[in-house]
Amino acid sequence: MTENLKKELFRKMILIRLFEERVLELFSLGMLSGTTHAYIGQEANAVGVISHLNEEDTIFSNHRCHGHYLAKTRDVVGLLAEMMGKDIGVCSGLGGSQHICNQNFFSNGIQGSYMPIVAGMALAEKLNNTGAIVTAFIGDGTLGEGTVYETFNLASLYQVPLLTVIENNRIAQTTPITLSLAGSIADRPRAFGISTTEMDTTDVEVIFQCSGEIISQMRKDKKPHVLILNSQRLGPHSKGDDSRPLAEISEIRKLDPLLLMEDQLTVHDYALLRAQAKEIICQAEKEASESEMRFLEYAK
Ligand SMILES: Cc1ncc(C[n+]2csc(CCOP(=O)(O)OP(=O)(O)O)c2C)c(N)n1
Ligand SMILES: [Mg+2]
Repeated sequence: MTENLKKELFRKMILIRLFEERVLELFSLGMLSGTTHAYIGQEANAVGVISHLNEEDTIFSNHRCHGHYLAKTRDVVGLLAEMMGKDIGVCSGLGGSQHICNQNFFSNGIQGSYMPIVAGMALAEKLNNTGAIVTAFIGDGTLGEGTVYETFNLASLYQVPLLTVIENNRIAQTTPITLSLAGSIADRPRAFGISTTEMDTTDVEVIFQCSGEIISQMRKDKKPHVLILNSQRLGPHSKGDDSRPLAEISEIRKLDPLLLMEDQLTVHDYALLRAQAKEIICQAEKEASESEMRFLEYAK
């Protein structure tokens, strides 16, 4: 991997991290309403996978969608303004944190809701011979939804170019995976005959490399694939609602993808990347704050 590419990946990860940290601050200051689910700790997943996707490819995401959206678009103003309910928001302030729709990017807060839809979208890409692939991100908790298996079944039966990325942070809100999941995650898609890869790393370079191989293979054979990324949610589920013991958090902090990243940069480069991301977020916040509310009559 070239130094430039590596920096590009780091740049995106740090933008997502600082964005999410600021979003949590803005909520606590009462400057955002609705809800939010920070992507802190999982940045390497979005950046590693989405950096291989192009304009024609469709991405479907979930309640924890900011990292996926920023990895694809870097549209900090659009996302922040959306969460503020502003006209210049990516969905004119109507979608909020969880319901984004822009440039082949969609997100929905109802777990598993979009899985049958992504199978249909991938089938359309295949029938139209576009060469595009569809990627759906789901969490481990979503493996409790029957739609996931209906989707695996049809995706395999019709052999459609659907990449399902399961971000296994081992927890769903407050329920650890040990209380909700029988057997192994990888055995589930494999039972439907879907090629499945499982990765146990938070290193963006490794995720980038491996997902690149999977995606280029999918572009050739147009078959479904499931990528399981074992990772860590370092922040709360939503806002200030982390029920895990502090000891557990300090243990998983050692796997922070940004720590791995930091180790590979000079002090100067790290400070520069942080400062650049901070500036982008600062400017975006200013622009979003100063713009018009979507529903002025409710804002009074
Ligand atoms: C069908 C449905 N049931 C319950 C919820 C409430 N809910 C929102 S996020 C969440 C946990 C999701 O866990 P997981 O899929 O592991 O994703 P993570 O939050 O860990 O990223 C729950 C239960 C929901 N959004 N949709
Ligand atoms: Mg989870």
